[in-house]
Amino acid sequence: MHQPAITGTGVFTPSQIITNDELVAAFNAHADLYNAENAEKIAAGLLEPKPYSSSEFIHAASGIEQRYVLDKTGVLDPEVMHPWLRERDDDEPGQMAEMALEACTQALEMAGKTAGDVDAVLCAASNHERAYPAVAIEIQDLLGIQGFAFDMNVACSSATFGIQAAADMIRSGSIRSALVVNPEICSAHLEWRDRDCHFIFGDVCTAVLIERAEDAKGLHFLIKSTRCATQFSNNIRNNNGFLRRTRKDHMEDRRDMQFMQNGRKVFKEVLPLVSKHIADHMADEGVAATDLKRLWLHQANKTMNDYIGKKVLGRDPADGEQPNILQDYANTSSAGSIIAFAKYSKDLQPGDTGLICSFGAGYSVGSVILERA
Ligand code: CO8
Repeated sequence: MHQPAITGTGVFTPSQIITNDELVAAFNAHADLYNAENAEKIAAGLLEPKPYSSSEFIHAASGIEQRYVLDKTGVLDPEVMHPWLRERDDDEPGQMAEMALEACTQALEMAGKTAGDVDAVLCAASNHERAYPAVAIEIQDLLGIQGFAFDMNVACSSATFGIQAAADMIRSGSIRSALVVNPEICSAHLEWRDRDCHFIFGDVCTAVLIERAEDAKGLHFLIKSTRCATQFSNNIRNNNGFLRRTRKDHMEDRRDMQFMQNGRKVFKEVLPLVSKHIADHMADEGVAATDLKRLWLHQANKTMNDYIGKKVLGRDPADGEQPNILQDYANTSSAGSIIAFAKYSKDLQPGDTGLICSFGAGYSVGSVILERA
């Protein structure tokens, strides 16, 4: 068995930012339009008026202050309320592949490696922009990588499940290295017209290069152990899919074709699931809370992370022990914990242990125990 290690990380961050205040102003203008258009039905008691959103609620409920998006013009237009992304010719790089190229290039540069050193590409994300050919194969082609590539989707846990898949292949010897890349265009499947969730997500792309530890040239983290778990739940769901046009009315503008969640239930059900998952994983690997130097958690909600951090460490995490990036990026699905890892890991000392944990739709939970080499 070979020892896998994360040798490089990359984060592509879109250039456009939407602050909570901008988002709420657009949402409230949209609510005014909606209520005016439906005034008669609302007056007749046939329809509920759309209530306003508020920046104060968003910050208090989630900890989110802003989000990066590929396009803010459409999202902030009260008559549109979704991003506008340019249609591309089939022979030019797709939107996800373009984001992935920058993140992968950063990861390769950090590791001091080139495309020739990579054997596989796993594009692991919450949604893929087309059914086929796989986005991963397009990324492989654009980077000039030999070997193979495939797409994966485990919603918010796509990245950690991808890391486990790549690490297992490296352990067994079927490959020497892999790029696991997570282009998350959450803005395109978020329902920006629903105040319960319109503030939750942002766009980003992360990448990690995983190699045999013996091939590492610089700073790297040994992947000591990975653990994945799933448990079916409809509390986070999106009904869009290739059967859409086979069903009556499904081509209409339907709420269930975008992200839907029962946030309260998710909050209550996922917290014990994740706390137990991490505790069991650490116990089985002989890692005590006092051994953990850093927790890189999924970035959905600050209160959730505070709770999990306290549960895992048995005390309130000290400054920097459990870094959050959600205040700047919002929830970026599978990429969140990897952004936290990429930005807040280089100061760890050789021998230090840290843990990445993702959780979300499915439900799905993935944890990765790392040791700074
Ligand atoms: N402004 C003002 N008031 C609001 C707003 C708003 N924007 N939204 C809701 N309210 C109101 C509600 O109507 C409610 O009013 P009332 O009490 O009168 O009914 C009140 O505020 C409280 O609402 P909630 O109970 O919903 O508020 P919470 O405190 O529960 O906070 C959260 C809502 C932030 C959503 C919280 O429940 C949460 O974070 N839950 C966990 C969510 C989570 O982790 N989800 C994971 C999803 S990510 C994932 O799995 C990836 C999926 C794939 C990616 C999809 C990309 C698009």
